[in-house]
Amino acid sequence: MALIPKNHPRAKSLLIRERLVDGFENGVVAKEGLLAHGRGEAFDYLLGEKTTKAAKKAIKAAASALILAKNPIISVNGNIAALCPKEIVQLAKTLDAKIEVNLFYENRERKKNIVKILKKNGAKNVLGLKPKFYKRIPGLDSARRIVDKNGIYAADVVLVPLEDGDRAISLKKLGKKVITFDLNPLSRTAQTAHITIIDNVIRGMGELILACKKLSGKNDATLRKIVRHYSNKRNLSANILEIKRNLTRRATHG
Ligand code: PTJ
Repeated sequence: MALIPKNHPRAKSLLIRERLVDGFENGVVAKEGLLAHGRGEAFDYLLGEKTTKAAKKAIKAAASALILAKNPIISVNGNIAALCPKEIVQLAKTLDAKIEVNLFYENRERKKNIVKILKKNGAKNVLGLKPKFYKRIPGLDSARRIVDKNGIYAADVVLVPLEDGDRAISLKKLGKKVITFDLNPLSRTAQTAHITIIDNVIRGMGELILACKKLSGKNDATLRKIVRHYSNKRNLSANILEIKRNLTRRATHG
């Protein structure tokens, strides 16, 4: 790992980058994943590198939907596996959710490496590696169309962090509730998902686990009300306005 001085003003962000670089070198992250992270970083900067009030609202709605789910699943790609392996497993345990590896840049070796890192962090069972269970998502041409028939295919609520865009709409057409993390409120996925958490997964995954723990004692009617009152369109607008406010402040006060 590169030596990042602790007192470097951007140390935190640089250390996160190193996780991606390590993930790439260890065959977990696609090289395109490094570019995707850069795009995320830029939006994080504009959002003030904090979990916004709107993101907290989306996290609450996401936690409610995940608790209400009969068959929730977390879809894992290279980036999220490199950034939050422990949190993925913790969240799955909290919700009794399944985990499935599903990649945009299909690569069996990378899939195996991701399963390995998840198991090292405590996952018991990770789907996505067994061709005999493969099933195709209709209307989707990318490699992500191949899913496990007992996993994403059967799920009612799917968490797809750092999604690439085309799959969210296909999953919605299959009648699933789609929840995503995406720092870019303008992305296709952010605009398509039922619930978009505009936050860095580095901060947001921990917040989501906490929210799931906190809300798990609530009755279904209360949770349904939280989901019903949530509007993704309003939430995305609030995040875009937050960016506008940050830019205006910087433009006026430097
Ligand atoms: O491992 P694979 O093969 O499945 O590939 C994964 C990537 C991420 C490369 C692939 O899904 C891809 O190309 O994604 P996109 O289209 O670049 O979209 C990723 C989205 O995640 C972008 O809108 C980024 O802004 C956002 N993003 C990047 N890093 C973070 C993030 N959102 C939240 N937290 C981050 N740390």
